[in-house]
Amino acid sequence: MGNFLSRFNIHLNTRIDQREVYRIPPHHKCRNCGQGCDPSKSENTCVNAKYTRTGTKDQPAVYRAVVPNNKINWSTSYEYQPVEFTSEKVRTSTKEYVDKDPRDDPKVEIPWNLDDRLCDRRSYHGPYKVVRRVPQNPCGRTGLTGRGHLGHFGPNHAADPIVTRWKRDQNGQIMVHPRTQRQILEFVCILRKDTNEYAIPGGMVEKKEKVTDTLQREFHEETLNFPDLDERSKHNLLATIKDVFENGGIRIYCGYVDDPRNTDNSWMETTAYNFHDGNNEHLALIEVHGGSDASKAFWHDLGSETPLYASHADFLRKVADIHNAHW
Ligand code: RP5
Repeated sequence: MGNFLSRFNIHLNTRIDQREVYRIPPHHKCRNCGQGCDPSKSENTCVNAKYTRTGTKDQPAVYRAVVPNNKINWSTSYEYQPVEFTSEKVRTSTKEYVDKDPRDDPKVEIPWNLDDRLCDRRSYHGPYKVVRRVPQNPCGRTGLTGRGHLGHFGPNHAADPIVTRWKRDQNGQIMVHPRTQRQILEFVCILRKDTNEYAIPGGMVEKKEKVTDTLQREFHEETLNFPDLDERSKHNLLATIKDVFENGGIRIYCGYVDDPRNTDNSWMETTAYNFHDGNNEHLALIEVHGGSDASKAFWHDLGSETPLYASHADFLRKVADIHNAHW
C-alpha cells in the first residue's frame, strides 16, 4: 500500500512533549482490497484482486479496479479504469446531510474545502483538488469512483476515543509483557458489526456536531449499552465520561484514515484522542457492553498482536509510545 500517510505532517498535540513528532508507520493494508497484502511482495497486483467490505447481506461485495502500488499517485500517468460505485442507500437517501451528486445535476453546488456549518468539508491535509465537479482523494487512486458507502464527497469526518488503563494482576500490580519487558495497557475495544474486525469505538461526526461531542456520543452508544441500568447510575456514568472527555484527553492523530470505504472522491478522516486512567480512578473502573454498530465491547490488551480495522493500529501504537508501554 505504500507509505502514504507519512507523506503528511501529522498534527499532534500531546501533553508530554509538544515538540515530539510521532510518525505514522507505513501501512500494511492494501489499497486494492483493504486486506493485509504485503505490497512489497505483490508489486503490480494485489493478491486479492477484488475487495469485499463485509460479505454481509446488507453490504454486498464491491470490486475495485486493481491499482499497482507504483501507480497510486495521481501524478503518475496510468491507463486507469476505475469502477464507479455509490451504494443504493447513499444514492437514494433523502437526508439533508447526505450529498447530492453534482455530476448528475449541474444545479448542485457544494462548497468544497469550506465549513458550511452543516458539514465541515475541509481536509486536515489542506485544500484538495476538485476534478470534474468532485473532490480528488489526496492519497491517490483507490480503484473506485463515486461515494461507495460514504455520505459525503471529499472528507467524511469521524472521531475515535481511545480509552486506556494499565493491565493489573489480582494484587493491583501493573503487568509487564514478557517479550518487551514493558507495562501493558488495556484499551476499550469493539467488534464492528459490519466487518467483524476489532476497532476503536469511533464514529462519524454528525451534522453541526463538535468532535468533542462525537467522541462522547460514540463511546456511549457503542460501549455503554446497559438498558437495565437505573437512572441514577446512568447519570453518574455519563457525568464521569463527560468530565474526563472534556478535560483529560491527549490528541493522538488527526487526518486521513486508511478506511476500506475510501474511494477516489470520498474518504475518511478522523481525530483520535486518548483518555488514560493510570490510577484506576474513573474510566478504568467502567464496565463496557457493546451497542449500536458494535456487537461486543471489552477491555483488551493493547499491543501489535491484535489486527485492527483501518488505521487503528497506528493510533494505538502512538498511545503505547506516549505511555512507554508494551507494543
Ligand atoms: C474509521 O471509521 C474511523 O477511524 C472511525 O473509527 C470509523 C467511523 O465510521 P463508522 O464506525 O461510523 O462506520 O475510518
